[in-house]
Amino acid sequence: MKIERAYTIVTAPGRNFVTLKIVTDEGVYGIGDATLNGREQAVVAYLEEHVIPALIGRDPQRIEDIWHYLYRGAYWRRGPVTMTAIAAVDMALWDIKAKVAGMPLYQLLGGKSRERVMVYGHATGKDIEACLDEVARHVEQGYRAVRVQAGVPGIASIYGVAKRPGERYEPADAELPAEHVWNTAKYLNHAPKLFAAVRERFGDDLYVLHDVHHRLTPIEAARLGKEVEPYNLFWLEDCVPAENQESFGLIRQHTTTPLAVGEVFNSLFDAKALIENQWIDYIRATLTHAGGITHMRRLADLAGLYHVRTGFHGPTDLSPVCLGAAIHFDTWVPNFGIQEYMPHEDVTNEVFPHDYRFEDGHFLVGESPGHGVDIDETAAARYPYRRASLPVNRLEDGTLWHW
Ligand code: CS2
Ligand code: MG
Repeated sequence: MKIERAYTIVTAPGRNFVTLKIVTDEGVYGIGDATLNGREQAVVAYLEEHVIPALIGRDPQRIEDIWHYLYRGAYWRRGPVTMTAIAAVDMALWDIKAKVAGMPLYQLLGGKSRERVMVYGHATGKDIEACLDEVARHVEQGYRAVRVQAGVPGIASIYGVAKRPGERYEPADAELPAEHVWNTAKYLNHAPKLFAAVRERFGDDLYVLHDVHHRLTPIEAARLGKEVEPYNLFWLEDCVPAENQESFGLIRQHTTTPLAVGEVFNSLFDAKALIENQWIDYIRATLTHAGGITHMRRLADLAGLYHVRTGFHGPTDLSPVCLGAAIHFDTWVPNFGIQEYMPHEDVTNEVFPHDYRFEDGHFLVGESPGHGVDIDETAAARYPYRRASLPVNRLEDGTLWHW
């Protein structure tokens, strides 16, 4: 079997997505998600100019060799653009291998470790009351775990909070980055009140998560972690930027609040010290941004040695292809923690038909051969790409901060 052609499909059903399709001489094809939010066309150029020409004629069954060919062979290792491109190839090749085997992907990985995959949903509100209503809506739908984000008095626009209930908070249409203003003191004084209110209304059993989106310094994160210990969070996410992995050592000394990090990681090496020192509890790197299934299973295995569990990033800016492959991975991986779930819009699901199902706060993996997600190219062509940027964040004096 040989790779006969490969091409990228850029489409914006609700927001931009990049998909790589690899077609073999036997007619079997596989698809991979190559979406890097806000930098989509960089990955397209990388794939089309540097990767696809080198794939033609290769044996698609040699996933491991092709992975190393693209990783070592480029000489320039790692980085989000490279690792997203490699991930897309890897995901498409696993899709092909599983289709050829006539098996759902999770079977090739080692079979089911669980019957269903627990997810967390997003509850956001302009204030605590509005956020609690959203938590209630999730609980009614059967969610066991909910991430809570509420507006903070004195901060006009805050990460993760939609302007109106039910609306998405992720910008998908700003051609250039919007500018937000951030105040750490106001946030830190307010955040514990949100968790107190959630516990008061929903009791102890609900799994409660929160995302800080990299906005604190280590000592500020330590203060927050310590103050919210009575509310038993499932995790505190991205409390500081993680380029300096040692920062987490400092936070860890001060608090027992479980820590999650990694949605912007693109390789095992971004997490090596975090894992080996047991400074974190959950690793959030995703298949699409961290080298695909081949690399993520290595990362998950390393994490497992140190009691670190997976908590894959699952925002709407990753396509259903990534989510579908992730559900197979989650169904297999022994040290599974939780899967993030932000429901895609109907138009997105129309372009990406899939066989995974959401039921009662969990995903159920599909049984069709491959990763179970396809792309309808005719539908995709109806939604052309439009440049879209993530916002930036500034302190009140104008200093550029972490968004
Ligand atoms: C977020 C993301 O899902 C999350 O936890 O932090 O929504 C993130 O902001 C986006 O994926 C950025 O592309
Ligand atoms: Mg996050």
